[in-house]
Amino acid sequence: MIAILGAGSLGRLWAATLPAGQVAFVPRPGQAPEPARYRFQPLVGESFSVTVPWLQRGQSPELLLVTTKAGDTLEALKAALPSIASSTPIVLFQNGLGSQQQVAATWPQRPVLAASTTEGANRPEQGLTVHAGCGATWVGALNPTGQPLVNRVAQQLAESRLEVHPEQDILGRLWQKLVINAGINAFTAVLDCPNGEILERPFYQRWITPLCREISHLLAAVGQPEHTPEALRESIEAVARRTATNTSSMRADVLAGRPKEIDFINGYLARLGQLHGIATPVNQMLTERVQQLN
Ligand code: NAD
Ligand code: KPL
Repeated sequence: MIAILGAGSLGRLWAATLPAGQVAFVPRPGQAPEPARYRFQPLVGESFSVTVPWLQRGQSPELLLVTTKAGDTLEALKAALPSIASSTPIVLFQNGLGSQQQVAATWPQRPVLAASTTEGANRPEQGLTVHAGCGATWVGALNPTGQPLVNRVAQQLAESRLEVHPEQDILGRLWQKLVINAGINAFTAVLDCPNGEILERPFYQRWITPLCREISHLLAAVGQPEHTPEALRESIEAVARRTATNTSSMRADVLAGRPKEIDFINGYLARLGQLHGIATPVNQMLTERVQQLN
């Protein structure tokens, strides 16, 4: 049995694609025991209905996927973990950085892994989950207890028939995604435009190079492969062009009034700057601008 904590878009994508009957959502304390029912629209083919039971007391999952937003993850796990065996691997799917380290530091004895995924899922209407973008998922260990379990967990996730790879340097991969998200998401939210449009906007053009300078210094300070600000800008803009018509996850969260993950993207970089004595005024400014959005 694979348990999924966070029955939102990504959690429902995994629940719909992993073998039926082998998945359960982890309830919030006191949550109603009615199974979750929804329609699932795969990338190709007809939509189908999915029913996922809630994990029952005494049931012991062999794997726990955590698909809450970054800001909810620690509290969600504090409520869920007391009834889950300490040997069960925990796989964190959150975007950005900061929440993963909080979890690994809070439960150092538990096997903690992280996943970085470029799959896309959303819920355009009540009761419908759409697999909106075909991508891949990399999974790797965040602590030594998780290390021996990486291949097994990758195999379990691959039963979904989504593309899954074991990753020895998951932190590096999370950093690569963080850089892209830091250079696109906040701009799309502040400017309220699709990814590709930021490239033409004066606000983006004014701040992207100083932002990339900050990120370049931070990468060097934390021992990640070094990149010039120009190289960072190129990779950010390549993704913005490739996903030109996309609504970024941050803009979508703002538009839907959901919690935003800015504290784990540009906000994380700003906090890291403080820790390492590196000035990060652009990350700080973008964080505040997004926090102020309704
Ligand atoms: P979402 O808001 O759709 O889902 C989060 C779910 O967690 C919600 O259903 C919420 O009710 C639930 N939740 C919150 N607190 C909880 C608690 N204490 N106990 C149980 N459930 C709780 O978000 P999402 O789009 O599924 O994204 C989840 C994470 O995955 C985010 O960090 C996001 O950045 C990352 N991610 C999402 C996608 C995607 O395509 N949706 C892709 C890559 C990464
Ligand atoms: O990951 C993304 C997000 O929206 O969070 C990008 C790469 C910006 C694609 O929309």
